[in-house]
Amino acid sequence: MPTVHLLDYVAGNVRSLVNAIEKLGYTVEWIKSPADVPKAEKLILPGVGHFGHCLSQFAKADYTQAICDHIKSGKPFMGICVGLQALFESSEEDPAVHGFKLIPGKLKKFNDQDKSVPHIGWNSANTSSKEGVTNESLYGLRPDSKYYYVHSYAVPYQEGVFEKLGWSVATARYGDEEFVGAIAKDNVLATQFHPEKSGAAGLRVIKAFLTGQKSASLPSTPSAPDSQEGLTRRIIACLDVRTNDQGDLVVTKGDQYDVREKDPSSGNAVRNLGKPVDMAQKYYEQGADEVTFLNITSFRNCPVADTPMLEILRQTSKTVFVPLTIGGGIRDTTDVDGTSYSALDIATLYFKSGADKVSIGSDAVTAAEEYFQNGKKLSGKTAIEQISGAYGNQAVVVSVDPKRVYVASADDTPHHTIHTAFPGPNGEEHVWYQCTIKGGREGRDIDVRQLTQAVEAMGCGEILLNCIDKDGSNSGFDLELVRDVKAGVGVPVIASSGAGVPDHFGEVFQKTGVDAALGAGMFHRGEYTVKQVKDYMRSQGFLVRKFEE
Ligand code: 1PR
Repeated sequence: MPTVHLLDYVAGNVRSLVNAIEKLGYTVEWIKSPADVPKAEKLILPGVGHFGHCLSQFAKADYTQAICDHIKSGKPFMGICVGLQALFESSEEDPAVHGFKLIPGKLKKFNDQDKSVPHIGWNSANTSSKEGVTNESLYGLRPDSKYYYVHSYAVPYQEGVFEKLGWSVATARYGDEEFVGAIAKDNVLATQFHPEKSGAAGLRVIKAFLTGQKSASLPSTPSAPDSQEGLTRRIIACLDVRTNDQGDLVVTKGDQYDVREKDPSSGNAVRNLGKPVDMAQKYYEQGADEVTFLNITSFRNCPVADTPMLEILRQTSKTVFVPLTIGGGIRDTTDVDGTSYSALDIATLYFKSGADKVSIGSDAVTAAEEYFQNGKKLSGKTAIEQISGAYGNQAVVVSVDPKRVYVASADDTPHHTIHTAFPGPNGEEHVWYQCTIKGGREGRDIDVRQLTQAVEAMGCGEILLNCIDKDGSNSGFDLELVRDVKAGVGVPVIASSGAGVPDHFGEVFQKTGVDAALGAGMFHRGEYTVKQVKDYMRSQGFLVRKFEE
């Protein structure tokens, strides 16, 4: 089998890239030291996380010169995400650290005044308006395809500047900022997006690189709605996973977090809706933009011993080429044999098994409580700080499990309240959202506004906003909650809990400006497919990613 060399210098989900390459019929060999670099014919430099951290690692391990020599020798080179950023001069993210300086230009942080940062989701890599590549597909890139991006810094695009130096550029647009999505010249291809996480569209790009097919005619004229630039609305399928009474790991789904059958004749068994890996595959094929696994009883058992969850990720990442998030039990832990593991160790296990993001629930609440007790001082020791420090903010999601608490007047509680259009049982017109831990079993004296602001300060890159009152209700998302959280934070927010029909997705995007929306029960029970939700969204004028075979 033909071989491709990968440089594994930092942690992160390189497993998915290996899986993608192997699916295309290539074998991966690892570069373990600079002396291995000259042996490589085709070299891929993947990268996630922090520009300064990655580039310092290269320099410290003496990789910089070896990689530049490979590129200058004319042998094929592909950089992904930070692997693209490394080719430029420097980044605002860490101005003291230099890039390889092969392309002039500096990475700038996205303006977060008018949009969520990081930029997370599916966006274009469009060559159609650029000089020299009008009717050609550059390395398989198509104007009507979408690719998965996750980053806060980007190279601003200025028409003609890179082209004058012989580079071909594909761009994406986030808000009013146009930036470099992919760039290529001679033997070099670099993508800001993750092709290994971009479904069939991304695999096509990796294949074109591996086979040296730098350009080809576009197969058809793209349709106008699909080639519209900009970030699409993300639809996420969520799988709550736990062991049932027979000891099998199953996908389950609760009503207000109660996952047991109500019918006594069933022995109040844990609802079994299917097998996690099979269901993830099904949702991928229906066009889900991401898949999230939540290990919902992780607080009872030890995640380090919980190898089945790791195995689920390993299996899923072989066939599901969209981002995978794993939640449950991401915290400092002592294993059954007495060995201590930090939350970072546990997250590392998950990233190495194919996860792109970890989702932290209970531990984030405890960390936020301590943050306020310490006068809003960061300790540097929380799971969120440790994991985002090593893997970047975009790799850390905080999953919030709030419950409505009604009060007659906003003065009745020190917590942040909303004047609600849905009064409480005694006509109370105000509500605050109480954070809970242990899957909703324990309420804490901290509200969602406090929690989300604390975890954002710690470096969380995204909020997964559940709502216990709405969970499994099929009655639509809690729009008041989503709108309020969205107004309080700068990072992307995923609305969760309550989706029952496709229109609920349209409604939450329309009325709250949320970044992504998640469904579980309606998909698991077979009432609607992800594709039906996306078709509906498209019919209502929303920009969504079309599924490509
Ligand atoms: O606290 O870090 O160990 O993480 C535990 C994780 O498990 C948390 O993310 C928590 O939300 C989740 N969890 C714990 N117990 C339950 C339960 O259901 N008994 N599931 C649970 C939370 C909520 C959503 C659900 C949406 C959409 N599940 O993920 O998928 O509400 O449902 P719907 O569309 O059917 O309404 P830690």
